[in-house]
Formats: sequence, structure tokens, C-alpha cells
Amino acid sequence: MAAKAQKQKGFALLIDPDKLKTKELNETIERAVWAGVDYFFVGGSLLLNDALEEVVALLKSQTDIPVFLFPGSLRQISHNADALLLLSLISGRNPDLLIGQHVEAAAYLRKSPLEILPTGYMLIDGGKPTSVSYISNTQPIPANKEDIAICTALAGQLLGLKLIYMDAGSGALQPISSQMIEAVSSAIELPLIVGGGIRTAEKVAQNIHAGADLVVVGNALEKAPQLMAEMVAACH
Ligand code: 1GP
Repeated sequence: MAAKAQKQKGFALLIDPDKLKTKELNETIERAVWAGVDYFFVGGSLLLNDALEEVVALLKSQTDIPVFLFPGSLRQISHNADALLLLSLISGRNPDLLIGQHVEAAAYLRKSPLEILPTGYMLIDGGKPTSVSYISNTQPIPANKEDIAICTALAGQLLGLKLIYMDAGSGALQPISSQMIEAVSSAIELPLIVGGGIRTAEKVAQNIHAGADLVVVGNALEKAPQLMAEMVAACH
């Protein structure tokens, strides 16, 4: 745990290729560089516009900020990104999202130049049904059940996953509580990513203080991009 505490904290800006037009994306990239964003996460539940390749190409051509794919499904892959969060939805009991899609994608991913980051993905109830809980056909972990979250994250660690991502879902009414973050963070040795419904720099700071290693924000910065610099600063 001591080693974990010394690790650098970071901020990831989530980009949903369905939402941003090229002009807005250019402005977002400029702002992200200026603010000192550590990572771009790229992904969405559906990818309606088939814009993933275009978005990744633009990010890679304009910045050195690493681009991590955060795919709604393993059909959402671009080899031009830097890394892939290979998500196993360990809070749910949908075998397709625990192992099924991974089997289908394995031979393809093995040939890919992407760095593969095996990630235990845990949905935590954020106060309203989210796209991801609907599409994944799974129940999130109740927001006040720290014991279930701890055991789920621990199981992910024992299975050899390399990261744990706790997500209240995009646009969640209630972001994950500090109590929940602290409980899980202090029970595992893996880096902990936290996202979903974070709207203020204060909440970013609270998450870091509670033990998150990487904080992810999407929606709030689509609506209020001027908050980006203070949110990033709250991580460092
Ligand atoms: C969702 O954790 C991400 O998967 C980010 O959520 O869009 O609510 O910031 P928001």
C-alpha cells in the first residue's frame, strides 16, 4: 500500500466520439494540453457516428497525451490509440461482458500494437439508470454497499486484473462517495480509476484524497469546459 500511496495521481478526460464535432474537438484538445490533462479516454456506449478512428487520429496528430480506449464493446477498437482498457464487468453477472466478448476479440487483440490493460470494471449505483447498466443488462453495486465493492475489487485483483475502474456511469446523479472510494482503495493494491457524475474540482480533490489514482470526467466538461484546468489541478 505504501508503494501505491506514492504513485502519481492523474486526470483523464473522457471523449465520447458521438458527441463532439471536429471544431469542438480541436478546442477541447487545445484546452486539455493547456490544462495538463494526463490521459484521453475515448469511448461511448454506442458509437452511433462511426467517428472513433477520426477522433483518435485527431488526438494523436495534435498532442502527446496518451489515448486510452474505453470501449462500450470490443468492436470499438482503433489500433492508432496507445492502450486499450480491456474491461471485464466484474460488478455484473453477464457472462458476455465478463469473458465472452474477450474470447471473440482475443486473437485480434493479440496482433494489435495497443497496450492491453486488463481492467476490472465496477458499476456503482449513481442514483439513476445509466446507458451502461441498460446496455450491459447488469445491476450496479448499491452505493452504500462498501463490503460488496471491496470483495468485488479484491476478486478482480486475485484474478490478476491490473486496474480497477469504479464508475457511477456517465452523467450519474450521484458520483461515487468518498467513503466507498476509501474503502476500496485501502483494500486493494491495484491503481484505482474513479468516474461518473463528477461535476466540480472539489469532488475531484475529494476522490484523490479518498484514494483514487485516476479521476475521469466527461459530461461535466462537455457542458462547462472552463472547469478543466481546476479539475486537473485538483489531481496534482
Ligand atoms: C463514465 O466515468 C465516465 O463512464 C465519466 O462519467 O461523463 O459523468 O463524467 P461522466
